[in-house]
Amino acid sequence: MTQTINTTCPYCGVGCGVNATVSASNRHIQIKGDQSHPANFGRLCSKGSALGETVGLAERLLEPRINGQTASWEAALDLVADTLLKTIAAHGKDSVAIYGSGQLLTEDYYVANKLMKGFIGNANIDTNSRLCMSSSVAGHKRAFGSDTVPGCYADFEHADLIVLIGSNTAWCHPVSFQRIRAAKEANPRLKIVVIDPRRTATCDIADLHLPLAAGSDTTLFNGLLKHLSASALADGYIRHHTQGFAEALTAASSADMAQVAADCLLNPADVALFFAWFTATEKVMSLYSQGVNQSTSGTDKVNAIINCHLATGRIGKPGMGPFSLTGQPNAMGGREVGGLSHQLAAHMDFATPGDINRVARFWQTDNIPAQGGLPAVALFDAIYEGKVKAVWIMGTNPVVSLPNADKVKQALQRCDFVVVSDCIADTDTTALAHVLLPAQGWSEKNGTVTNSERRISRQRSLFNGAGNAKPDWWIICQVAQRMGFGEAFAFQHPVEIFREHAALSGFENHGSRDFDISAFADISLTDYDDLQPVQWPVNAANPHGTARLFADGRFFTPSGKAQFIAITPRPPANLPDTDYPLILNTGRLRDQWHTMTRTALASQLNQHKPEPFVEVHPTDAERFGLLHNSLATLESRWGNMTARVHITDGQKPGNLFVPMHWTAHYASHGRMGALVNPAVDPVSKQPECKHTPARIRTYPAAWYGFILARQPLTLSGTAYWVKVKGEQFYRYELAGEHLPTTWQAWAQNQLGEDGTGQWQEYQDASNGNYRAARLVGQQLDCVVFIATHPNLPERNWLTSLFVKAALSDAERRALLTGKPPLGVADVGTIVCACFNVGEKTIRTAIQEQGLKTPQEVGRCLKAGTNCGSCVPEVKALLG
Ligand SMILES: Nc1nc2c(c(=O)[nH]1)N[C@H]1C(S)=C(S)[C@@H](COP(=O)(O)OP(=O)(O)OC[C@H]3O[C@@H](n4cnc5c(=O)[nH]c(N)nc54)[C@H](O)[C@@H]3O)O[C@H]1N2
Ligand SMILES: Nc1nc2c(c(=O)[nH]1)N[C@H]1C(S)=C(S)[C@@H](COP(=O)(O)OP(=O)(O)OC[C@H]3O[C@@H](n4cnc5c(=O)[nH]c(N)nc54)[C@H](O)[C@@H]3O)O[C@H]1N2
Ligand code: SF4
Ligand SMILES: [Mo]
Repeated sequence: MTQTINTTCPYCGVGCGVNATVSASNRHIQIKGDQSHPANFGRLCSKGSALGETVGLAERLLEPRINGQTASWEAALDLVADTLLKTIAAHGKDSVAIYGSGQLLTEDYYVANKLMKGFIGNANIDTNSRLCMSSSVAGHKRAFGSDTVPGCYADFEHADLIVLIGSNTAWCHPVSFQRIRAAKEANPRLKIVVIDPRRTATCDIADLHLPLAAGSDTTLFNGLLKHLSASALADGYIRHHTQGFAEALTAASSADMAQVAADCLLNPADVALFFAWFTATEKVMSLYSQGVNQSTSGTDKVNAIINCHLATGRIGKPGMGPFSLTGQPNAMGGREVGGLSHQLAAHMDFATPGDINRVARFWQTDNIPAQGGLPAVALFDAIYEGKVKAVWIMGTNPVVSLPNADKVKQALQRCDFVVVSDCIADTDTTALAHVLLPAQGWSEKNGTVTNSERRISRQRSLFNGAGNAKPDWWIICQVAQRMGFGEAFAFQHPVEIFREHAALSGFENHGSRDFDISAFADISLTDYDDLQPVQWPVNAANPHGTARLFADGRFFTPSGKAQFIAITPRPPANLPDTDYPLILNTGRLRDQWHTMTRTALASQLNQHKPEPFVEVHPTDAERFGLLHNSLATLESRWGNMTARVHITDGQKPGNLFVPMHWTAHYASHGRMGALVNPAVDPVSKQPECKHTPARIRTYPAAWYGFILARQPLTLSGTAYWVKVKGEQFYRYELAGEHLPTTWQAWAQNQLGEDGTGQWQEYQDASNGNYRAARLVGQQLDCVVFIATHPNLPERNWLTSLFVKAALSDAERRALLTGKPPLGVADVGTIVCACFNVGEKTIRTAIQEQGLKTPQEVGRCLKAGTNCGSCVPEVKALLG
C-alpha cells in the first residue's frame, strides 16, 4: 500500500515542495518535486532527490540515553527537568541555556523560546542562526525597522540585473539557481554579476565575476552608492521615504572608482562595468548570503547593499530589491518565533519599548527578563567559563559548526550537564551529552517551516516516529510541564502551537509589525493539515498572503521611513601576518548538508567530493611546496586540520578554501571549525567564518592508500583517515607518517582475516607499492592500495565492482591494476549525482559523439537533466 503526501525538503532555505510516495511498511519513499509548489514547481536538487536514502534506521537515535545507557522517556525527562531546576536554584536562572537550530520546525522553536524566555525567565536561548542569518536580521532592522525580506522568487523573472553577493547559489540554493538560469535564457537582457573572492560554480551564468578581496564588500558598495549619486538617484523617493542619505553619502564620498578597485583588488574596468550596469538598470535584485553575513562587517555589508537600493528607490516592486537568501529550511521561521537571544517572539524584541510587557501579557507570565541573553559564541564561552552549567542543544552540531570548535568541545566536556536532542545517534556533539533525547526527523515530524521568500509550508509526517523518537515540541513541553509550567505548555498537537504563534503575531499588532499571520489564529486541524504554501503577512487585509512588502514606501521604523546607514569600511578582525600569512575561507559543497549527519547516509551524495580538501592557488602551492592531491596540514591560532590539496586558479592568491562539512565521525582531521577564528560582528554578533589567518604545510606522509570494503572497518594505526559510504561499500582514504613492518600484516589487521576469502596480493618494495584484494565467493569483498606517493589509481572502477553479484575473470585479473580490463569503460569521478554519470563517461561521449552543449550531453547521458547542479561542470568538460 502506498500513499502520496506533499511535504517540504528539510535542507536549504529555497524550501522546495516534495511529493513523497510512501510505503509505510518498509519505510520506503519515492521522491519527486511537487509541481504545484511555488518555490520549485517540481524541481529538486541532488540533495532533495536523495531524501529517500536518508530515512533508514541504522544511524538513528532510537531511545533516550542517560550517560550512555538506554533509558525510559520518564527517566530522561525527569532528569532534565530536575537538573535544570536544581541548577537554577543553586546558581540562578542565568546558569542554564538552550542552543537551538534553524532546522527545528516553527512549532518546536516557538515552545523552546517560550520556555526559556517566558517561563524559566532568562534569555539564554540562541541558535545556529546566529552563525547564519543574524547579520541580515540586524541589517534589516536597522534599515527597515523590521526583519523583512521585501521580495520574492517570482522577481527573478522580472529582473534585468541580478547581483549575487557572497552566494554560491549554484550549490547552496540550486533550485533558485536553475530558476535564475531559466530566467536568463528567457530574458536575454538579464545580466548576472557574481561578487565572490572565489570563482565558484555560480560563475557559470555570470556575465561578470568580481573576485573581490575577502571582506571588502562595504568598500565596493560604498563606491557604488557614490557612483549612483552622480546620475541615478531617486530624489523623490529619498526625500519622502528615507532618512540619513546625506550621512551615508558623506561616509561613501572618499570612495572614487579607481580607489575602490584598488582597495578591493579588482580590475578597474570590471568595477566600472558593474557600476554602469547597476546605474542603468531599474529592475535590479541583490541576492546575498554567507559571504556577506559571516563577517565582522556583516551587518554593514547588508546595509551597504540596502543603501544602494534605497538610493534608487528600487525596493518592493517586481524584479527589484535586496534579497537575503536564507540558509536553513526554517531560518526564517526561527526569526518569526524569536529564536535569537535578543529577540522575543513574533518579531518583537527586548529593545523595543512595550514588547516585553505585551508578550508577558499574552503568555500570562511575569518571568520575562528585562534584557536579551548571550549570543552563540559568548554563550559557549560562558559554558567554558562555568557560568552556564547546564545546556540543552537541539538540532545542531556545535562541536563542528561553531568557530574555535576545539574550545567548544572543551566547554561541553567541562559542562556539568549537557542535553542533546538529535535524530542521529553518533555526532561530534552527541558524543559529549549526559542525556540524549531522540528527536523525530524529517519524514516523521509534522509542522511548518518558512523559506527565504517568507513562504510558510507544511512538513508532514510520512511515517511514525523511528523507535521511541518523539517530536521536539513534545519533548520541550514535557520538560516544561515537569518544571511546573504545565498550563502554558499543555499542547497536544502542533496545530495548537501554530494557532498560538499566529495569535501572538496579531496581538496588539495594528500594522505595527511586519510579521502577522493572524489569519491562522483559529485554523482548524483540517485546514492546518491542508495548508497550502503561503507568504506572510497573512491577515485580514491580506488573506491570501503577500508577495512583496514596502511597495508603498512605508517602513516599520518609528518615522515610517527607511534608514540609510552611514558605512565606514573596516578590515576583517584578524588579518594575515608573517606567522599566518593566508586567509582561510570556509563554505559548502553541492551534495553535502552541513555536518553530514544525514546527507552522508546517501551513497550517491558522497561521490562528488568524497574527502575534505583545501583549495590553493598555484602561486601559493608553489610558495609552500604543495603538490596536487597530496595532503596538507592547515593551522590557525585556534586549531588545525589535514586535507587533500586541490590546486586551482579559481582561488585568489593568498586565499584558501575548505568545505565546512567533515566531522570527527567521518574524518580523522577534517573538522575545520577548530581553525575558525571566533571574532564576531559588533552589531549582529555573527562570527567571521569566512576569514581566518592561517598557514599551510605539506603533511609528512610516509605512505598514502585506500581501502574499499564491503563492511565498515575499525581502523587502527592510521594517522589520517576519511570514511566514505558508497553503494554496497565503504571507502577509506588513508595516510600515515610511518611505514608498518609488513603491509600484509597491516592489511590483515585492518580487514580482519578469518580465512574464508581468496586473496590476491602484489608488492613492489622498490617503490613502496602494496596492493591486495579479497574475494568472498564470486564477490569482491575488499581491496587495499598503498603507495609512497598520492597518485593511486582512481577509485571509481573498483567501487563499481561492489554491486556485482559475481566478478568476471577479466575483472579479477584486472583488480590489482586498479584499471578496468580492456574494452570496459571507467566512469571517472561522479559529476552528476542524480544519474550517477562520471567525468570520463562524459568526456568520452563528448569526444566520440561530437557533443557541443550541455543540452546535448543531457540528451545523450541524462547528466544534468534532473537538478541541473552539475551543468557548470559539464560545461567545463565541454570547454
Ligand atoms: N549544498 C548545500 N547547500 C546548502 C547548505 C549546505 O550545507 N549544503 N547549507 C545551507 C545554509 S544553512 C546556508 S547558510 C546557505 C549558505 O549559502 P552560501 O552563502 O551561498 O554558501 P557558502 O559556501 O557558505 O558561502 C558563499 C560564498 O561566500 C564567499 N565569500 C567568502 N568571503 C567573502 C567576502 O568577503 N565577500 C563576498 N562577497 N563573498 C565571500 C565564499 O567564497 C563562498 O563561495 O546554504 C544553504 N544551502
Ligand atoms: N566555518 C564555518 N562554520 C559554519 C558555517 C560556515 O560557512 N563556515 N556556516 C554556519 C551556518 S550558516 C550554519 S546554518 C551552521 C550549521 O551547522 P549545524 O547546525 O551544526 O549543522 P547540521 O549538520 O545541520 O546540524 C543539525 C543537527 O541536527 C540534527 N537534526 C536534524 N533534524 C533534526 C530534528 O528534527 N530535530 C533535532 N533535534 N535534531 C535534528 C542533525 O542530525 C544534526 O546533528 O554552521 C555554521 N558554521
Ligand atoms: S534546493 Fe535542494 S536542498 Fe534546497 S530545498 Fe530544494 S531540493 Fe531541498
Ligand atoms: Mo546557515
